[in-house]
Amino acid sequence: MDRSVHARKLRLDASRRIIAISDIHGNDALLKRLLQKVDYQPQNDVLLLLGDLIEKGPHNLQTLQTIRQLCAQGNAHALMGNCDFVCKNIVHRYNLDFLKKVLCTRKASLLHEMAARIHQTIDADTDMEQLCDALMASFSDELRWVDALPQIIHTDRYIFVHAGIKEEEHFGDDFREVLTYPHFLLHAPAFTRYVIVGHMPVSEYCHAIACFHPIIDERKHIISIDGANMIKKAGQLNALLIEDDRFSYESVDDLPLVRVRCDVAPRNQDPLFITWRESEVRILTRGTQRDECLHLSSGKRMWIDHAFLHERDGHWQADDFTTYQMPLQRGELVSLVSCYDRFALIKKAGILGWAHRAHLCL
Ligand SMILES: [Mn+2]
Repeated sequence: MDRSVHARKLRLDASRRIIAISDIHGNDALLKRLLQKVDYQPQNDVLLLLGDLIEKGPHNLQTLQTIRQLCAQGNAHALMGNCDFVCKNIVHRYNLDFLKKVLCTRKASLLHEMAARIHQTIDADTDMEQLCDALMASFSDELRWVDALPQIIHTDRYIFVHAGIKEEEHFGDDFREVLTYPHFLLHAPAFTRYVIVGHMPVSEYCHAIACFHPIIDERKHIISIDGANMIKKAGQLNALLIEDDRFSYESVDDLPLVRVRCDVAPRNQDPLFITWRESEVRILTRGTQRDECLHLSSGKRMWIDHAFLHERDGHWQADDFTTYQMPLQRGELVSLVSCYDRFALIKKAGILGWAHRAHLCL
């Protein structure tokens, strides 16, 4: 398998609006809602889909069909993400033992859907070579289409890539690096052109308050847009809009809306959001529904609902827990993420926070 980075230079008509969307993860309905919300017009806009088109979501085959149709219309371009790599595995019969392991734990996969269409299942007993034969016999167009996707699309002013690049002029020698660059926004240098990426949920870069809207770093010239759609319950699908070199965004999610019953004033507090990277806590006091914990990297103490606590390698973790209490206005609509006891986790304008259940029309 050829590992060189496949980069495509795109000449863009400056009058066109650019719409960039990443990490669709097989959520066809949400993609369509987002395109409608931003009023995507193929004759006036350029649509860029920044990889992780499929996997982990409900309708991977349908999503792939939608995306191929969009690209066939013209003025839409898709990039490969690390999750889309499963198609490369099949086409090139690459790393099939590893692929089998992935598919045994990941039930929401394009390959499971394809196998089901031809009345096959993929499990620990599957002969992977035979599976490749069968999938290529029925879905060679789809699999080869994904396999042929570039990993980078760039213009005079912008570089679009799934996870990140080390250098602006030389994109590297192994495309797997640009698909998996970890925590790009933290570790990357500053660039001349704007680099637009998905891959890492933007909430992973939040500390005090979690927000799922794109992060625009004007100093580094990096825009990180993965709203954690299909990865986190509070996640959303973001579209970055670039018009006359100005940035804005829109987003959609699958969360239900609930109305707020009463005003709740902002509270003078010092909120904390616990990311996956710094998620370790020590349990200080056990409770029936929540434990008092010490968050190691911040030194803060807080009560954490058991639903957020899990053990990893003998250490307690509380990733995605927030202590932020959302200010509310009577009559407004907020998105309901989940309910716990007397409290509800809600999202408003991309921001995650707590509300009293009694303050919501549930
Ligand atoms: Mn990814």
